[in-house]
Amino acid sequence: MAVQTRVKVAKLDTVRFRGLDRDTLVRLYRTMFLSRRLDDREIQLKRQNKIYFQISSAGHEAITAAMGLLLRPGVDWIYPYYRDRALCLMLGVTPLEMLLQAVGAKDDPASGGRQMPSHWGHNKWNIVSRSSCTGTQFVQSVGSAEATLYFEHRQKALAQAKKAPLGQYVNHDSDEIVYVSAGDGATSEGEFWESLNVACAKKLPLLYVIEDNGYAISVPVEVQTAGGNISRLTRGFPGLHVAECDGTDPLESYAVGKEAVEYCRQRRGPAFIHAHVTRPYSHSLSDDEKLYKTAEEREDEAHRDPLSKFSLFLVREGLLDQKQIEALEAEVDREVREAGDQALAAEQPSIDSIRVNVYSPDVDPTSSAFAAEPQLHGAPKTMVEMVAATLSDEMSRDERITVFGEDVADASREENLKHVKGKGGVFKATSGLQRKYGADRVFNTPLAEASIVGRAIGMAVRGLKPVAEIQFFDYIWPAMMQIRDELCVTRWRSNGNFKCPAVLRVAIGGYLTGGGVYHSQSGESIFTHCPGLRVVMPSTALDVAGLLRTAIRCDDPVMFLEHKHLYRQPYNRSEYPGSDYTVPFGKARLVKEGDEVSIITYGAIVHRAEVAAAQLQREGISVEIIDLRSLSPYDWEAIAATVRRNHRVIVAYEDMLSFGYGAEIAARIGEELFDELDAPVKRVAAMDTFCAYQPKLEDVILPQTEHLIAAVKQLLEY
Ligand SMILES: Cc1ncc(C[n+]2csc(CCOP(=O)(O)OP(=O)(O)O)c2C)c(N)n1
Ligand SMILES: [Mg+2]
Repeated sequence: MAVQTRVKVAKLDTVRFRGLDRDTLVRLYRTMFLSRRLDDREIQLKRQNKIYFQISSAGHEAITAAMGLLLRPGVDWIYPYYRDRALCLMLGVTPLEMLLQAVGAKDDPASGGRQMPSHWGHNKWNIVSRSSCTGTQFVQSVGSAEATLYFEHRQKALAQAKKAPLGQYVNHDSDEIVYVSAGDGATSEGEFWESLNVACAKKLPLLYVIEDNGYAISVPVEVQTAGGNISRLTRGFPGLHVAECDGTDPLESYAVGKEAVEYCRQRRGPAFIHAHVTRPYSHSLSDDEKLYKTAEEREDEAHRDPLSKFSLFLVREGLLDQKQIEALEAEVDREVREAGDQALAAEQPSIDSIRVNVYSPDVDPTSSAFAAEPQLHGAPKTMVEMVAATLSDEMSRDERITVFGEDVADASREENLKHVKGKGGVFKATSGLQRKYGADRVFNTPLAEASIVGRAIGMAVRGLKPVAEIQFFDYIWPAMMQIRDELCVTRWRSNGNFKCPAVLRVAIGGYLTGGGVYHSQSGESIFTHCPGLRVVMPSTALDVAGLLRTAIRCDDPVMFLEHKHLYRQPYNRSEYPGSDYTVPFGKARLVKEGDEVSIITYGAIVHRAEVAAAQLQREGISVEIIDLRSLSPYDWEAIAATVRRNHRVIVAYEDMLSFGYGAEIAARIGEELFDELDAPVKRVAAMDTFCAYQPKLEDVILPQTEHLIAAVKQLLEY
């Protein structure tokens, strides 16, 4: 700081200045002013069409700069939102780095030019990459705070996390805390309430800061929040330290923040700060608040502007005189100007770099490193037993693994374990794991799917290896935004600075009698549409062992689809293939060779195809069967080879006929291998309705053996 004081202050009034010394008070003002000036510069750039969006932190500078004094850079974990510019400056993000994001530069440390301005992220300062989704950060910050507590007594997990890719950014400190912020509007998201529930139940060291500017774009707070005051609603949460403050006053914010931060550091539980702030620059440059705020309202807000109030305060208290304020502001202006010029001259990312960091550059689960020979031993296991056995084996090797979801624990009330057998999942896929590895590693969650996935993301970002269960595919939808916009995208949007290699085990399909819409749906194609996510679906117990181990050991998020109908079939059982058995992703299994018609399939249809092929064999017709095993990526080479061999192909799948998974495979064969075909590619799939409602209806709706036989014969007529 170049500004020198000429005003002599012998001893500051510790009560009035909240124990802060003069330099710190000046630093507070400088940061607040710098934040505002960066917004102003971006606005200018937007008006000149040099950047394409602007959303400001104006009016929020006081509370966020004050929090920046209380949080420790690179120690505490930060889940900020777009109006936290002053906090990020305090933590160490530079004006240049911020403007590099604004112009979408290659060297933007938050996203490599991939995200909108003010989408903070910086791995050096533990500022976790943010998306644009309002509210998704809440449940992720819960997972991060869970990681904080986990690392406290799981040193081996910490050491293992440090050794993994991006392990240089894994860190843990004994009194670190996690910070999460959002606007008043974002508290209406279900994930906000889901997160508070868990944070309080588990007494997590999680600090919430809600920056209430009275509006969510144009929607006023009384429409957003029952009674118009969010902190009043949260006061009923047990163990939650709740405080409300004038967030335009940095000293009041600091005092309130200090108590809250200490509460979390002392591990007394989560804390909640409700800070009232202003929003003088409309929601963003795409919004004009004059359309919904009266002149009086805006005038009133202007009087509460944190910058003018605080500079006046500093002068009135004799900490800076007017000249010094002007000098400080001139210096900031110079800094912003220089940073702006540098950012404008910065290199843009190349078009083809868009493909970088979709998946891990460090671990390739499709590589031959994951091809292993099974060392079969022991009694044959069903698929569901194989899930439990593989999880157990991996958990003993890797302390980073946590297993959680609805009903996955043996018994949450640990004292009951002496008297009961234990639940271990509604399908028993996690049976015995809590007993063996402890309740901190295997635990039940509240019935809240978005938070199950969000917590997994938060843990994975911190270096843990969560293996979360979604009890039924049919109930995955509350988690859709966490999966589509967060889990799959974190690595890409942060340009490889953050990752979340969590495994989601999902029980899918299954023809449960009466199950229909809510207990037996397919729908895998919806997730194969998500770049960044690996999707696998084994059809045998041996593949369960190999693919689940690969899922756990790989560095990308994986959706592991477990077909319920296959869980306990005798025909797909296998002996245990050993502790290092892996199957590479994207490698199909040749189930049966044949030289007339090929059936390309996966999941529960594999067995039906085998039955059909055996019957056709008796009639002298030879069918080849390919089990894809892995849906994204999939084995195009194996598909092309079988098409070239037999020239007549069926793609059989349980997903919807139209827009279903196999429709894409059929389309690609038609497009790329047209000359190889002696007949149209035949899709045999579920009808475009809800499958497996009743056993009888299931025969009509799902691809059955007789449908496959008919399709083979039809193709042979060409
Ligand atoms: C899930 C989701 N829904 C809608 C939006 C569009 N949107 C962006 S900001 C915003 C309002 C947020 O208001 P608030 O939480 O009060 O924060 P503020 O901008 O006022 O600081 C909306 C609706 C979004 N980004 N994400
Ligand atoms: Mg708001």
